[in-house]
Amino acid sequence: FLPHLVASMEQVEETYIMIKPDGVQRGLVGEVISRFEKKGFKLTGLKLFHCPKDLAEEHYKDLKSKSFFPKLIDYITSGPVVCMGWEGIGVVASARKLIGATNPLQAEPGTIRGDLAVQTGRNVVHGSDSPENGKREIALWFKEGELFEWTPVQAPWLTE
Ligand code: IDP
Ligand code: MG
Repeated sequence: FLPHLVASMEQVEETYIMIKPDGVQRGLVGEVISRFEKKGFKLTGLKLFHCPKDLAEEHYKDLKSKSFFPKLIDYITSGPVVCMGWEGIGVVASARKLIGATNPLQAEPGTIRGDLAVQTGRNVVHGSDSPENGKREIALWFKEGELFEWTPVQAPWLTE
């Protein structure tokens, strides 16, 4: 029994979740937000935003060498996206589970991509892949004054 490991699994983290242009165009904004709200995570930032090319390239810089990179940048900058910060215990990994596999045809039913999408190039939503990237991406997409600290009334009914 390693209590420090248990404690680390219970770390409050932040993650950057983005509804991509296809999700906005297809009217899935409420559906996606609802899944994170109902799970019990806390919204810390929310905006509709048309992403410029340089920001998209910075966000996806680790994929720069991939053949699909130019198409990915065109996709992400093709229309408004919904930028969100979500906070909670283990939110980074949990959000990735709620979102599902990168290829929607391989994503489990019950996940956002598994329920709502068919192709990797139109997979509706982004979620940070580590707590470090969660912090990095929130700092990248939000300006000062766009993030909020608040205590949900349901807090004592979600965590002990
Ligand atoms: P993730 O979004 O599940 O973390 P990543 O591998 O980080 O997946 O890729 C980022 C995004 O790039 C994907 O969500 C998808 O939109 C796009 N992408 C990844 N692989 C492909 C591909 O093979 N073809 C087209 N687009 C891709
Ligand atoms: Mg990724």
